[in-house]
Formats: sequence, C-alpha cells, structure tokens
Amino acid sequence: MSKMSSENEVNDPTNLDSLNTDELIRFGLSMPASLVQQLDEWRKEQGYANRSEAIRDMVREKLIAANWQKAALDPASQVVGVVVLVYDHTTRQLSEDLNRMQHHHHGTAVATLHIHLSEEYCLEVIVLRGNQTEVLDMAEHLISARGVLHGKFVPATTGADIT
Ligand code: NI
Repeated sequence: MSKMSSENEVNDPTNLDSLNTDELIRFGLSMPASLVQQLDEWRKEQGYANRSEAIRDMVREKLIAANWQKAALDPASQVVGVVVLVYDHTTRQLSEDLNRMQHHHHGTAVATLHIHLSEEYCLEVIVLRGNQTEVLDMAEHLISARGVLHGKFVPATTGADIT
C-alpha cells in the first residue's frame, strides 16, 4: 500500500473497510481502445479534466438511478428531484393551476425559480423533496398540466447514499 502525497491515493487495498471513506483508491480498468477514445472525446466535450473525474460522475449517476429504483420498493424513503417546465402564462388558468398545486403540496415543493422568457413564455424550475410517491405524483401533475409545452423531471439525490 503506497500513498501519493498530492491526492492521498491508495493503491488497490484489499480491505476497503479499514479506510477513511474520503480516501481515493487507485485501481486498474480495462476497456477496448475504441471505447477509451470515445470516452476521451466525450469527457473533453463535457469539460472533465481527466478520465477519473468523468468515470466518477458516471458511477454516481448509475448509483442515483439504482437508489431511485430501490426507493420505489419503499414508498416512505426520502428523495429529491427537480421539475423543469416551460409554459405559456397566457394559457387560461395555467399559472393559477401550477401555483395552486405548489401551495397545496407546500411540504413537497420546497423551492421555485421562475424566469419570464418572453412576453408569453415562462420557465419554471421546481425542487421537490419528500417521499418518492409524493414527489413523483407531484412531478407528473405539474408536467401533465394542460398548456405545459415542455416538462421534464430530473431525479436527484439527498446525497445521503453517494459520496
Ligand atoms: Ni413568467
């Protein structure tokens, strides 16, 4: 086991439990050259400084998706997600409907960012937090509201299960 002073990395230890969870582990990874080439192109486009950063984010994304699947089995588990809406505020009743939904579920809709895109269009980013059933329910209602032109739900994480 050797430590690199700069990043405090550990080479492939056999017992991970004995380490501080923030410790960086260095381990080998094998993949076809063509895949590495595509990885490098992609990570440069995305602005990742190196392969490790890019792969760390990919792993976190997979773990978050897996946690959401696990949470589906336990409706009481706490989740965080973000809804993005684009809508025409001149559509009859729509602004009122969206506002009413958020007031009605004020425990779940924890923050809203509203941007007036133009004379007609609004962009809204709504952060939802609560148990998975509540969060998904509310996201579906917001997105399916009549007059919403674009609606997307992004599952995020409370951060409790990833590092
Ligand atoms: Ni607006």
